[in-house]
Amino acid sequence: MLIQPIDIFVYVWLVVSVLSAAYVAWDQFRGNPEPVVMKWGFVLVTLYMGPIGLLLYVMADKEPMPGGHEEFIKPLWKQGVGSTVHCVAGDATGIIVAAVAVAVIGLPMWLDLIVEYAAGFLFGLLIFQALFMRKTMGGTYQDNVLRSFLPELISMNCMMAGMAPVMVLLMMGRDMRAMWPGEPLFWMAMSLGVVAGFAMAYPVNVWLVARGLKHGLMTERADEAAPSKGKSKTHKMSGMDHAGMSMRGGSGMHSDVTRPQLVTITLFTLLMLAAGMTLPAAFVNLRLSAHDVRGAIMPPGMIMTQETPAAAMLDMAAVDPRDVTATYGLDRQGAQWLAPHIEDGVKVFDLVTSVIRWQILPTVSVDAYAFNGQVPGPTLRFRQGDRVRINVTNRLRDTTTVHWHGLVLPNVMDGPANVTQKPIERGQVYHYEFTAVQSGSFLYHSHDHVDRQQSLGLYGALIIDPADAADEIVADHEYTIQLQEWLIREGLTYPAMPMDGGQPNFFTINGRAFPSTDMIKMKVGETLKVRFIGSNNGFIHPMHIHGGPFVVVARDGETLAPSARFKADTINVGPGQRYDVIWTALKPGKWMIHCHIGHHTTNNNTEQNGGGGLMMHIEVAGDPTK
Ligand SMILES: [Cu+2]
Repeated sequence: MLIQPIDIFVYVWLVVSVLSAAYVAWDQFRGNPEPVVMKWGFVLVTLYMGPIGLLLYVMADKEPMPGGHEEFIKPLWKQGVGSTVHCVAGDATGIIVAAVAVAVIGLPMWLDLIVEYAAGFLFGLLIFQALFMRKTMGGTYQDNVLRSFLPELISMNCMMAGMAPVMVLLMMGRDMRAMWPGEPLFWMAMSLGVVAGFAMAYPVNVWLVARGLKHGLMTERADEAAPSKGKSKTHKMSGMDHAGMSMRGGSGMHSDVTRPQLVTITLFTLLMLAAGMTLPAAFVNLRLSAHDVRGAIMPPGMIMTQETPAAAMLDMAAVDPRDVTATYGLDRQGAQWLAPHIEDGVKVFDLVTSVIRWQILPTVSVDAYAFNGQVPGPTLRFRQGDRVRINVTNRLRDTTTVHWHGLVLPNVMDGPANVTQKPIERGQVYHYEFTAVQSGSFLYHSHDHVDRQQSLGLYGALIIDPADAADEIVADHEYTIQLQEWLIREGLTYPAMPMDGGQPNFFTINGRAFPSTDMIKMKVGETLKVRFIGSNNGFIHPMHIHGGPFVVVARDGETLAPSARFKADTINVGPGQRYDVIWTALKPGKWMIHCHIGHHTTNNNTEQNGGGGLMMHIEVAGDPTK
């Protein structure tokens, strides 16, 4: 599934890598005249580096014409390629195997780097150098381990110095799917890490070959003179002739390198290694593991430092589109009235949480956390004195709870996670039951990771009618407004919050941004009761109605005494607050209800049909010029 724009490149790169490696394997084993270990070396390196591996193979190693391999591979730069390929094939295999194991086990990144270095070095030294090269080098396995130790160390240090920072910064950057081997992005990060490691290890490998400390490319042909005697082969180490090396007779290589040269270059590569391993710690939190971050994709602009905890990342991470269980278009309304069923005189409501794709504009959808597949969640309406039970089933990956904002009820029914109740796990149900003793406009919302969950849509209106209908302040029309902010980038939905990287770019009234918001139709002289509900989580909205003042008749579910009611044309709807206002249509025409923060009446900073976001119209019939 394509989740980020980069995914297209990732899939192309991985496919090209596999095809390139397949071609190199086919061409090598079809008859490129070199030792089997080098054939495998090029196949593996091409698998890891994709088209770059293919390029190196064709330009430096593939026999250009029959019998031409010996001459072709002589230049030192090609010998350096051969030596680096050989090193990288072994080291990178060890590193990648270790990286997969460490991610699956869930070890922190700093330990990951150490395990990768050890695995890469040991795999390169004990298997790719000492074991696979034994025939070529002659001598015992132990001899080869000792002989290869220093060149392998020098080369591996450079390799890791390049690979570690590239790998870590890619894995722990914005898109931490790259930390998990089950994601293609992980393999892309590995691939680019190997490319960087190769580039870093190449110069020192050229030097090692030139000084006779490592093998470069070799030619090995099946002995045509003795076809019946099985595996008899002749080695022509044509590439080894320069720099005073002699490979014949298993006597090993002769090198003119001096001890001070070896010591200083070893120390220098150790310094490079130390830099490569520690540099990422300045930018990312190396104490985190793949298990901690769970493939989180962070919003652009989020400030992440070396001490950013995984919980902060999970809080701000994008909703994983793969968790979406249903997709709804503009025809589906949020905040629908939910009819209860009655059990022994108790009004029973069922709420179910899930991740849905919800359309807020004709061309814009969000991945939302929703109650009953709606944003806002269904409106629960009952009467003062009613006994109600709300069964909340959680189908989110996260735990959740529900809080009945503003209600007087038993503490265990209040909802705060880990305070009055254990969070509801995925698949579990919690039964909230209480008697409504108040009346007015209230709301319900998630009280577990509220910062994230309410910002993603887990809220709804709670309207409690007074026991005595005569206490209701009535109007000709009634409309409830629930506000919300959204952050959408590159098709992913992040919880909007007043935090770097979390600032919203879309705003909705009842789950729709203008011009897809509702229109209220009225006649001159009629009244409209608007219930403003502060379902907005991190932002305050000064809500304003054109065409004359409204009268504030209730605040936070409390009806104001007639003497305390007041006229206003703008009211700050802060998170959690509710205002019931009565507006009278004085003149015909289109009268706007909107937030007075200009940015909140745009859609991703653009205006459509005169605005966007927190904006809607009241259409009062008649001649607008009157
Ligand atoms: Cu606003």
